[in-house]
Amino acid sequence: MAFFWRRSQEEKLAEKGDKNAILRLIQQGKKEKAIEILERFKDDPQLLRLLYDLYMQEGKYYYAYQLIEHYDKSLGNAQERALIYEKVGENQKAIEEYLKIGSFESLRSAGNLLYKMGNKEDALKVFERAMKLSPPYEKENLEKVINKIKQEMGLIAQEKESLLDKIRKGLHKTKEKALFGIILRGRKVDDELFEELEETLIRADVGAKTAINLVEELRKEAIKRNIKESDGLRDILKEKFLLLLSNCEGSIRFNEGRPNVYLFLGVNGSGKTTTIGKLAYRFSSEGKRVLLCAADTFRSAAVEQLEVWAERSGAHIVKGEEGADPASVVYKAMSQANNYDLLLIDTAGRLHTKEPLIRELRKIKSVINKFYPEEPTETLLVLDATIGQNSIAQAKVFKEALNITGIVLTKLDGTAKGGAIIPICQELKLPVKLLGVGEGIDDLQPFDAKLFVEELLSVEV
Ligand SMILES: Nc1nc2c(ncn2[C@@H]2O[C@H](COP(=O)(O)OP(=O)(O)OP(=O)(O)O)[C@@H](O)[C@H]2O)c(=O)[nH]1
Ligand SMILES: [Mg+2]
Repeated sequence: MAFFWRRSQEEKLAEKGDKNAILRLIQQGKKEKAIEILERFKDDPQLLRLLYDLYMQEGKYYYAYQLIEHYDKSLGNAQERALIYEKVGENQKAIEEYLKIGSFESLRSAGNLLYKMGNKEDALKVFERAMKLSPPYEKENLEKVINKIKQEMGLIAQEKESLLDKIRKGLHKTKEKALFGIILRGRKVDDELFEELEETLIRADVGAKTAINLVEELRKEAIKRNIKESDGLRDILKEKFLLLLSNCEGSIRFNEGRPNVYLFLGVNGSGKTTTIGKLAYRFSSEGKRVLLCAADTFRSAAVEQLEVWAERSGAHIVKGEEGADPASVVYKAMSQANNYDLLLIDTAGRLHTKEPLIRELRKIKSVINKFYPEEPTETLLVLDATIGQNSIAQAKVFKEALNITGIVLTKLDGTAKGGAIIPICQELKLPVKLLGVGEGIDDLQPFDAKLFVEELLSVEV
């Protein structure tokens, strides 16, 4: 009896605006009742604050907003006010509050709102401020956002995006299978994670030895740096990958003002002719005079295939009869070379036996040297990424024959073995100069190790 009496007394007190009695109502879970009472005492600053807190707890942002607007602009803290403004669609006010707070999170929220409102210029400024405060694991995503806006505003060339798009296309299949990005996100660092990571590395074809070593190093670093979440491993793995690829980057050499001869080698089907077509297109579009040499006389279709590429790229072509001595076709091309900036020589990839091919290639080289002792500027070995590490053995045969200056890794878009680039470059001790990422005329790009690793380990598939 006494209990009920007390309760009704309490409610009466609450009804009269007694703060303690209202607080007890709230403690008892009677929030609706408390709100109903507090609504009548909004002129009392203490009760107004209590009402505001209740609205926030209940997610009633619009009501909280009304209190701020009509009673007290300083209710709550800046973080809450920004959230309220955002929820009720007062974007400009939300942005002001977020900017006042100035933390990474709030700047990012302000940037997002500015972008949503179409104010890209200010969004960019704010995102760039956020970048300076960004924790390491957020940097990658923020950078993507910044680049996207810059491209939309025409501040950076579209090429940058298309380069990224192309590497994305090239690594799509590897990432679908390997999922580094997903493993390295929000997982606990434990034995299971390391085992999965090792399997993933092996699946991406980085080679068993490298996979085991990498995971071992990651384990040590995780202990040393006391890393408990897998996100923390991403940057370390990036560093390790980049270290492994540090001598693997190389760019195509080109000397202005004199003919440059590029000789292409590789087994049949590796992508020599296609790569020549793409390169011819690239150089022609830059205004260079390009001559193609169809020294693959093994197969009748080979010459026709190169002719198609010559037509598409606007290059000229020198060809011989089917079955002609390839060196004689090269001779013909070399005698015209000084009218051109670039001569691209396509060779046959047949490997019936090792000796004849090597002899033939050496003969071609000596013909080139009769005209220009310092050429070829580039002797490029074309390897098919779909066979992954297995291409290393065949590459060694070509390495014995000639002094190779770089690798072109083709069909990256068609394989999940993108990680093979690491053992290929390390074992052969040759730089990767170009990547083939599709059959299109524009699907060739320089190898940028940083971009490659960033994309390989990024979260999006
Ligand atoms: N998806 C994809 N396909 C490619 C790429 N490069 C070449 N190919 C395809 O691979 C096949 C073989 O390419 P070719 O350029 O004819 O190879 P090749 O080394 O000249 O071969 P041979 O002339 O027989 O010695 C063709 O169907 C090309 O379209 C690439 O980067 N991506
Ligand atoms: Mg060919």
